[in-house]
Amino acid sequence: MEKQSIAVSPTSGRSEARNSVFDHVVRAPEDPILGVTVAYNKDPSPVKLNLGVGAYRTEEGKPLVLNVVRKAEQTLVNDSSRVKEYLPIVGLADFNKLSAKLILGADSPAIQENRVATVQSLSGTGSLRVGAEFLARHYHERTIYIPQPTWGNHPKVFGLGGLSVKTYRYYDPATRGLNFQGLLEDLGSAPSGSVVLLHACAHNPTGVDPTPEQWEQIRQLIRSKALLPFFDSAYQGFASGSLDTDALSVRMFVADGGECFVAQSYAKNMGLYGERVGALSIVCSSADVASRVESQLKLVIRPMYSNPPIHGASIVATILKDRTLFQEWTIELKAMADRIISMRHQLFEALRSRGTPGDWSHIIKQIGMFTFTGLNSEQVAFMTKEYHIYMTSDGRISMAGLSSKTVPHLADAIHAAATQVA
Ligand code: KET
Repeated sequence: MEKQSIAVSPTSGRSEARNSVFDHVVRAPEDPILGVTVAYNKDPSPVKLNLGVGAYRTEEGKPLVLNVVRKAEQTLVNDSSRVKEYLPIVGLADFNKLSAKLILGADSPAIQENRVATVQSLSGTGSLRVGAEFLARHYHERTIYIPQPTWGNHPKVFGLGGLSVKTYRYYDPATRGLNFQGLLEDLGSAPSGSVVLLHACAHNPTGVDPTPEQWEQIRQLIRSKALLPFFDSAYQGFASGSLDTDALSVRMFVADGGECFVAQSYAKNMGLYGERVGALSIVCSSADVASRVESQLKLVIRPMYSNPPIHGASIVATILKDRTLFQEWTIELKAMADRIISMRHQLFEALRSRGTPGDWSHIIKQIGMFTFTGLNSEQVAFMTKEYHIYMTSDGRISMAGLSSKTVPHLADAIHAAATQVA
């Protein structure tokens, strides 16, 4: 047997690290969103509060598995005919059909005309990534415009997927609203054919969405310049509590007969975060194009992860195809959305009663999972250090992580940050 090559220093007697072929590897920073949870987990304080990642919590501060999800899982487990074979590269056929129907609407002409190519992917992120790589291989224009600001992973997903990433103006910090003029100007001067990423609803991190009239203007501009819309739909049902209302933007673009991409996630609206279940739909101009597009999507997916996992998609399909379960889901979804809205009102009132300086009405005006507070990174660091409140450094808080019990603590922290830290 060969001698172990751990060198023992003759002077100290301690073993020295041997040379590694990875000696040059520098430590990477934690992810700006998921790293917040890593820091939170290390904090021993009993009052600590994680408002970083967008993950729903109950009034008791616990993760929630929806009742319909438990029921669907029970059905699946009891069905002994179910096996663990590989799914096709594109995933579960039922799941794909039902997902397209969910986002585009049951009566969508695009579905009736068979011109939607849908593949099951690894949640929202995986759907975006597969879409990016397909575009990089098969689309004539490699630039994607993403809103400023946007979900922090977008530039990385699209950049590594092979696209070149540019931004368009979206948010105006002065009004804490949409910079609609800036948006129109930037998209108006984008090269014809460019891809445009749009948050279908509940824009992350700002909680600011265009009105239906503004969406219509955006649609006209995008179509007139032959830009290619790519929707990220991670919060359908979470913004308004209605699945149909939250899909309006996407449906406007499909109704005009033009082509578009949609990445769907079931992480938030079905609470299936760790199951990694989502879909990419590409709405094409004809059934023939859609089937060729699907054949090429398979060539993107096969070497990336071969085929998607079966369990999460089976849960979703079981719920979507059963009228009773679907109905129950919409009720549970509405309850989650309503609890978040109630947290907005409670936090707003708590700041008002403390006389916290500033206008905090954006807390109740913004929609979806997050409030973009306007707190700066020093104020955020202060709140983490002094109050054990964890949030992303851009001042975003996940309203879904709050409860009636923790609102006063957060309000105290914001009040202190607003009065003590510039
Ligand atoms: N798009 C948006 C806009 C988004 O906020 C997320 C997740 C995703 C896609 C991807 O979700 P997936 O779990 O892949 O379906 N956002 C939250 C979690 C995260 O950062 O991963 C967040 O912003 O906290």
